[in-house]
Amino acid sequence: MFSLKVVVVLLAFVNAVVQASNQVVLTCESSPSEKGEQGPPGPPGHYGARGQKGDTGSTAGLENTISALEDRLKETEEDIAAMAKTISDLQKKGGKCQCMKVIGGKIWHGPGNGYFYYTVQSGMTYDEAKSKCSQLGATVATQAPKSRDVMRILEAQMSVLTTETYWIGLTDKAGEGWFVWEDGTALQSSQANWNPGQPDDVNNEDCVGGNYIDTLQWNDYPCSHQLIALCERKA
Ligand SMILES: [Ca+2]
Ligand SMILES: [Ca+2]
Repeated sequence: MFSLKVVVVLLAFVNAVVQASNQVVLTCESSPSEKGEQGPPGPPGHYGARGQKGDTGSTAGLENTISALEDRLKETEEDIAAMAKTISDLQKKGGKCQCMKVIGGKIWHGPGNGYFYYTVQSGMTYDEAKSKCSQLGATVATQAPKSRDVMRILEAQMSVLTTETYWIGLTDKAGEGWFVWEDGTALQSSQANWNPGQPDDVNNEDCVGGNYIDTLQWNDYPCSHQLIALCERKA
């Protein structure tokens, strides 16, 4: 058994230890050491886990799009082939394209077929058109209208051919339904560019106009009708 004296000594010792401990703590808080410089950033963390796979989409729409694109590509290839053939043919016929030429102070357009074109832009009968073109050393156009490809080039050069109706050098004056060009050659079926339903010879229509109702196609008109003139002459 501990005596009371021993207990008192022990309590005094414990109290001294606690007080010493408090003094140490107080000493640390009253004079904290200064912080060091911040260290460099740590290395980047690992990539996160791969996400879940998405739902499978429908491929029908994509296949339709691819099919449509293939169709358009095919059409474009065909157009390019046709244009290349036209250019090749024109080069064989007319040599290097000379697209514009000033003749008699007027600008004439050359689609590359060896002829030049000019429009007299006032309303006139077919015979008046022949006369007007003749005054310009030309005839009413016959060579270009024989070819849709050449006319496409000429229409790009002369926008009036897409907005006005103009006489071309083609009539069936010699015999109803027998159309002959001003150069004396007969109209070939491969050259014909009639608007559907034409020629209909309504009221004795024997002369031909291009770009009927803005279709770029032909209609037979009475020769007394008033159209502008598309004149054609050699270079
Ligand atoms: Ca007729
Ligand atoms: Ca007609």
